[in-house]
Amino acid sequence: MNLPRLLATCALLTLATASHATERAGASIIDRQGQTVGTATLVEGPQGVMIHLTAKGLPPGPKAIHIHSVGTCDDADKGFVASKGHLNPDGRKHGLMNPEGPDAGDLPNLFVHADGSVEAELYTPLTSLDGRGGRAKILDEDGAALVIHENRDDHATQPIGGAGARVFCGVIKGD
Ligand SMILES: [Cu+2]
Repeated sequence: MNLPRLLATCALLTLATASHATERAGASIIDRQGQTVGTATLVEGPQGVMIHLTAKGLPPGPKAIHIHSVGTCDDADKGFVASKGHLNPDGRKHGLMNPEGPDAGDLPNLFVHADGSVEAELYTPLTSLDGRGGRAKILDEDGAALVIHENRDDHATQPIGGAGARVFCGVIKGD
């Protein structure tokens, strides 16, 4: 393919992506001091979103991770409360194991190694980056954030499964 034709193809692909679908997104994860500790990538699948997360310097052990409903991590010093509650357009109860759940922001726990590192692949069939398939839209007008809590999520109790304080946060941004 010659260069002008390649550029034209790229321009068309860019146009198509901008006007229709979001296939990928990313999040830079910060701590309560505002320091970057890791990254997450989110990829749209046929029936849900695949999340790949790597981070270092976390306290070891199980940690809840959720998709919160507002895309801001600006209030690190206040504990990331500005990211609000979970992405939950259908008003479901919290908890992957709750009969009245789950809400759309629910995810399985992370398990951080003794050296503070974690790498995880998480899948949610409840969400979509751009809202396709009637799934909860992650990149809506006010965006969304990935939030990691200090404790494990018991996947049942309200409001957040006993997960405790919010200690890490990453604004989800479409590519
Ligand atoms: Cu949470």
